Amino acid sequence: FIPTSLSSSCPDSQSKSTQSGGSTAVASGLGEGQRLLSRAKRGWVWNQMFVLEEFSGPDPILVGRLHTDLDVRNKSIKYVLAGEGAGTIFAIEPLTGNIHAMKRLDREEKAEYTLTAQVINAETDEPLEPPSEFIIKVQDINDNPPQFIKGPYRASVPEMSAVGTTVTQVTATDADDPVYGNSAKLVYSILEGQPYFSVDPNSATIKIALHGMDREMREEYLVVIQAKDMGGHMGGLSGTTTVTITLTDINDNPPKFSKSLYEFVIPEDLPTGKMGGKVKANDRDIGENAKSTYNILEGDEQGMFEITTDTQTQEGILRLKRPLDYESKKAYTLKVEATNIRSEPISGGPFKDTATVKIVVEDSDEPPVFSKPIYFLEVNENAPIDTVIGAVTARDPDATGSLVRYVIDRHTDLERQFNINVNDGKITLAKPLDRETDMWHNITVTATESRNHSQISRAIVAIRVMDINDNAPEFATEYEAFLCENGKPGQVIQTVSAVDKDDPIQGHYFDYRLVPEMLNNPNFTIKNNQGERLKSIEK
Ligand SMILES: *[C@@H]1O[C@H](CO)[C@@H](O)[C@H](O)[C@H]1NC(C)=O
Ligand SMILES: CC(=O)N[C@H]1CO[C@H](CO)[C@@H](O)[C@@H]1O
Repeated sequence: FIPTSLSSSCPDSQSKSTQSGGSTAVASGLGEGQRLLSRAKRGWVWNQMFVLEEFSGPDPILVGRLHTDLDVRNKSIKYVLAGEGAGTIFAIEPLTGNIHAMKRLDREEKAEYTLTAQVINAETDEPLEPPSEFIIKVQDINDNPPQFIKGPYRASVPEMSAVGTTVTQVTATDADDPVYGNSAKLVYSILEGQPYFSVDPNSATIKIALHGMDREMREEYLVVIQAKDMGGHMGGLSGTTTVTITLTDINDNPPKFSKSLYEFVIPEDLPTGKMGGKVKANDRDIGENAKSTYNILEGDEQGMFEITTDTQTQEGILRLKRPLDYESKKAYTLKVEATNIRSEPISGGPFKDTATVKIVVEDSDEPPVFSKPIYFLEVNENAPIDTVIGAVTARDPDATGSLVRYVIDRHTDLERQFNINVNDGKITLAKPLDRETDMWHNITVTATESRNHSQISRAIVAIRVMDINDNAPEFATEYEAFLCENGKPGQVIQTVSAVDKDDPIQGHYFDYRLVPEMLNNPNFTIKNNQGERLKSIEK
């Protein structure tokens, strides 16, 4: 038998038609230009047949013909077919051996069918030969377009990348036969995305095609890549995919102050550490590349201010390091600088900017200020009432200079021993003082602005009571002395000593004498003990 392919373009063009000994294969001549790969297998010549995929005519397509050259003489014979698709896809005409494809075939679904054919006696159904195997190959036509299975794609590349920098690579696949013809030979081209990007026609590598692509101008590009089979030629099938390309940031922009001059009014009583104002240097980069640090370059010789970066907003926060005083300095002019946090910018620097910050100190209503936090005054005990002990002074530091009124905090002077002149702060005695009762009178004096009664300050006045000799000496105890009857003259009978509540600076010196009524008694004498506090009575 000679199965004969009807395909006009047999791919096995290099195969040779052989006629082996013993077999008498003969091409049926149905096809043109076809070659037969045949080998002897008993009486059969086996071969491949070819059938074009996707063929859809009104009648079944003739795939090929089986022919036997068995000496059948007048015997009537029949061809029978078995194997893959026999009877369903492929049918054989029993008498002629013509094989038809009954269905439309898809190479991408099944590329070849293995069948067996046999010649049998038409009357007896007896096989005249053992069955022989042959293959029907489904021949590719370009019925599958290229497909980007993994698309759509996303890719990123740093901004300002050099022309030729690889961005990404895409891949299309084609289900058609990769070895036969050009049905699966793909060529890539870029449909959208020029002049920014290019694609390599063979490798589908997408590259930067334009110099100086700037993220700050445009961040995202939609690139459309086409793959076309048939080597890209006319009539090929094509498929497309999109590649969304994002430019990533590099630090190519300096910080820039939104204003060259900032003006802040800061009340002088703003607590230290509190914000006095904000500045902002904008950086068109993003993330780390947009971070700025702020410095005060000039105008803050006393170190009154500091400026720090708000990590959320990238603003420069101006804070007080030391308290302001309107009365001593009413304005500051600072030069501040914003520096990009990266030290190595891509293109030339300097990656910094400066601005002027004018600060106007605003007068605040401040409480009066005493000339001293604590006053030490002295007064003699027993001094007469209304004696002036001393004075305190406080003044309103504000420019407006309110009058100040003085009052003694009566909680600290429960016995109302002192008075203060409400206008001039003069402290006078209200009741006589006794040093021996209280040596110190520590009172609190308040100063209140007459214009604003909530502005109050306090000072301590420590009044020390000075001693005067207003107490007589006293004997510490009653003395009872004993003396033997044979006591000798000059013998010390008893030593007496006196005490005194007063406290003279030089200490006490007591003079001891016998009372006058004893002066006529010759039997006892008393003697001062040389400045010491020892006194004696002797016989
Ligand atoms: C009053 O103040 C003086 C001086 O600070 C101090 O020595 C004294 O102990 C104080 N007296 C009282 C009763 O607080
Ligand atoms: C005034 C007085 O009491 N004098 C007496 C001193 O001692 C002599 C001797 O013991 C007495 O005789 C005195 O009377």
